[in-house]
This record gives sequence, structure tokens and C-alpha cells, in this order.
Amino acid sequence: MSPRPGRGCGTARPGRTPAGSEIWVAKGTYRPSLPGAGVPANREASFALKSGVTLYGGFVGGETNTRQRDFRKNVTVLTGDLAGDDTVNGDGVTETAAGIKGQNSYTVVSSFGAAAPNTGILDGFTITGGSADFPENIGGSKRNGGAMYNTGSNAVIRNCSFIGNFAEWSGAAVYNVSSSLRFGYCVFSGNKSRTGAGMYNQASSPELVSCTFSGNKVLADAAAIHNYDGSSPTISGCTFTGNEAERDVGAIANVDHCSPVIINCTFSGNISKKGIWGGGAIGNSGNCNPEITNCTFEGNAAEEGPGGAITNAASSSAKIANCTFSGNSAVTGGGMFNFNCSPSIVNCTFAGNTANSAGGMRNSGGGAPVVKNCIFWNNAGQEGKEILNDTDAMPVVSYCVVRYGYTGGTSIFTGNPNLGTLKDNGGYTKTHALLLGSSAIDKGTSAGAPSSDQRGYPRPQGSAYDIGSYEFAPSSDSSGCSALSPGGMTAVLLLAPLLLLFGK
Ligand SMILES: [Ca+2]
Ligand SMILES: [Ca+2]
Repeated sequence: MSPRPGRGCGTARPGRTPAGSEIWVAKGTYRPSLPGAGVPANREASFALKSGVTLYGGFVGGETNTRQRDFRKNVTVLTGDLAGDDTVNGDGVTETAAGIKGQNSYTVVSSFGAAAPNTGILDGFTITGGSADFPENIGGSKRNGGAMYNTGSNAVIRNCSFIGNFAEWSGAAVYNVSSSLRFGYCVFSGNKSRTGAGMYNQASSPELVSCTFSGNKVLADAAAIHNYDGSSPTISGCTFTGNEAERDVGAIANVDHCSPVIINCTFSGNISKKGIWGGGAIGNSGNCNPEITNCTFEGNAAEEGPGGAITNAASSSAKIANCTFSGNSAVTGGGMFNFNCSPSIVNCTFAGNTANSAGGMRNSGGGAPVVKNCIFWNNAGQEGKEILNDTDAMPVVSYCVVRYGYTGGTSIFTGNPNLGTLKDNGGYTKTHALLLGSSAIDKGTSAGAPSSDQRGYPRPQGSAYDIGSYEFAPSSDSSGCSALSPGGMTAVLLLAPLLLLFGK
């Protein structure tokens, strides 16, 4: 793709702006193209980010520094609704893809790097009404990336909302090719495409910090993020809620050598509706080995498939540690489904998940998942099975609390782990605390166990490592005092990416 002609925000034109400068934009709506005399607006125009130039939205006018602006109050909208015929809210935002009417911009914002990556910065805007709806399969930005299309880009996007965009194929909101953008404090909602409605990454490894993906929909797979072809983003402190795939994977799909780092994230209420591979929140397939740490999966569903929270398939060996799986549901494997793969699942808590069979975990199709220091409790399934293995699956299960026991495991405990309700016990994500008298306290192994628990609280406490994602602290948990203020320990983990995003 080549840079497109585009009118800059307000009176400024990015194409004439020297590198290193800033453009301050007042509240209001801005379109990439306006109709001329007898000439319609150009659907192919977009706002093109320029290396070294920062676009700030959220001003009234009269401010003397960027800290005086309020981008939440002074909504500054970049819209693809060229004719002004979309269904919009009072700020001119097309709130869902269904509100798009007529011929909108194929892509609202773009960034392009040729000899060097694009380093533009976009801060404090709402990008809406992009519609990459070209009917023929020509690829490129007419069918992908309704709000934003990036290629060869290291742009920084912060405090932006991507709302109500559409793509015929991938990335209704954002489509990245060979790019490594950084997104901080961004919202992706109400977007719709065939796959990856919030973001589609092709050979791209962006960094996402404290972003929210909600209410995105796909006609096929991966309602929030689709990672493909060696895309391994870092996703920290993000929330995925209420995203919905007609087929597989309610939130994040990793396909073909994609191994993202996913840490301190919450996945709740995401749905795979009709997919045979399911994966209510996450699906990994084709040599994808993500690291999923300190995350909570709550109330996700694979309505007609396996893996209420996660499906691992096709030689994908995820490393999953310090995670909580609570109240997810599926046809089989209410918490997790593993097929022909060997993930490691360490210090995780599976509680209250449901399925017709194998409420906690189903292992099938070969492979040897390692399941260590985990709790499986009250996961409803046929015959009371918390973990169900087909004859060709050979999981190695040790140091686990499993209701009704587990044949073939070592160091299996069947006493009640006394789990508290799922709630904020400190850290970034909700947990089931171990309550006094829990069978999981000091029964885990130190071998391969993480040095902190899901909240970031140091392990071990007491005489040994606990089983599950929560480490019981004898001094404070016994007395009912909070062991850790929210965000206390794990804030350190987020510090580095925040500096990268905002130190510029
Ligand atoms: Ca329109
Ligand atoms: Ca302990």
C-alpha cells in the first residue's frame, strides 16, 4: 500500500508538517475526504500518520499544554461517515458496525513505513465508521482495517477508541502487516468483520497495554484479536469482555507460529457460538506457544464446541501459569480442551466450570499436557469427572487437588480446597482465595512453580508452595487482612511497557 492522500485534522495537513512537531485538534468530527463541487468524497482517502508527528485530540481551544486537554469530555472523532448518514450518537460516533450506512471510508487512519518504520503518534481520538466493504477479494485495505491499516509501522496509539467499524474480511478496527505498533489505554468495541474484529496481526507483534476489547463480533473466528503468520504481540493488563464469534474463539486466536505473551488480563463473557473447535476465550492452533500468565477466565463459553475458556490444538504447547478458570462452559472441557498438543499448566485453579463431559479439562488426540500444582474443584461434568482423557492422551498430572481424585496421577489430594468466591483479592485480576484449612496450602511442588502467585504475591508463603493460582499467607489471610493492595506487586511488570509507550 502507498501513502494515501488525506486531509489532516483541522487546518493542519500532516503531509506538510515537519517531523518532531505536534498537531492539537479540537473536539468535533473530522473526515479524511470532503466532497468537492459535483465530486463525491473519496472513499480511498485516509488520515495518514507521519513519522515524528504527534496528533493530539481532546482540546476546546485556548489550552497552552497537552495536560490541560480532556479527550474523554472533548470527544475528537475521526470518522469514515463521509456522507453523514450513519446512525451516530451525540458526539458523531457510529457506535456499532450496524450503524454504518452508505459509502464510508474504506480506512479512516493509516500508517505506512517504506525505508524506515512509520513513527507517528495518535493520542486522544475516537476512530469510527470505517467500512472496508469492497466486495471482491483483492486483499489490502479495501477489505481489511476499517478504522486503521498499518504496514511497516511502529506507530504509537494511545488513549484512542476504535468504535463501530467494519471490514468484509479481517481487522474491522485495526489491521497490521509487518508492523510493531504500541497501543496503550485504547478501547475496541462494536466492531465487526469476518475475523479479528478488534485487531488482525499478520507478521506483526504489537504491544498492547491496558486496552479493552468489548462487544466485537465476527462471522467466523477470533472476535477480538487474530494473530497469524508469526505474530506474537505482548498483551498486558487488558480486558476482553462480551466478544462473540459465530464460529471459533471468542477473543484471541493464535494461528501458525504465533506465541504472544498474555499477562494480567481478564477474559469474561466471550463466546464461540458454533465452532467445532470452540475456545470461548482463546484458541491456539498450528505450532503456537503463547505464555499466558496471571489471567482470569470467567464465564466464557463454547456453546457447540470444546474448551469453554481455552482450546489448544495442533502441536500448540502453551505455557499457562497462575491463571484462574471459573464458571466457563462448553460441550466438553468446560475450562480447557487439549488436542494433539502438550501445553504446561502450572499453578492454575479450575473451579465451577461446566460441560456435558469433563467440566474442568478434556485431553484428546495424543500429546502429553503437563498439569502441575493445579486445583480442579466443582467442575460439573458427566460422572463427576474433573479431567477426562481419551485413550490416546497422556497427560502428566501431579501435585493437584482434584475432587474425587485422579487415577494415574502423583501426589493427588482430594480434600476440600476451601475456595473463596471469585473476587478482587489484590493484583490485576480476580482470584479464588484459599481459605483457612484449604487442602491446597503447602501441598505444591517448588519444581517449575512461578515465584509469585496470580496477584504478584511472592511464593512460597508458609512452609511450602501452595496448589492453585493463589498463595495463602498465614499471617494475613488467617486474620482476614488483605495481603496485597490491588496492583501492588504486578505493577512492576507493567512498568517497562508503560515507559516505552509514554516516555516519548
Ligand atoms: Ca455513511
Ligand atoms: Ca504456602
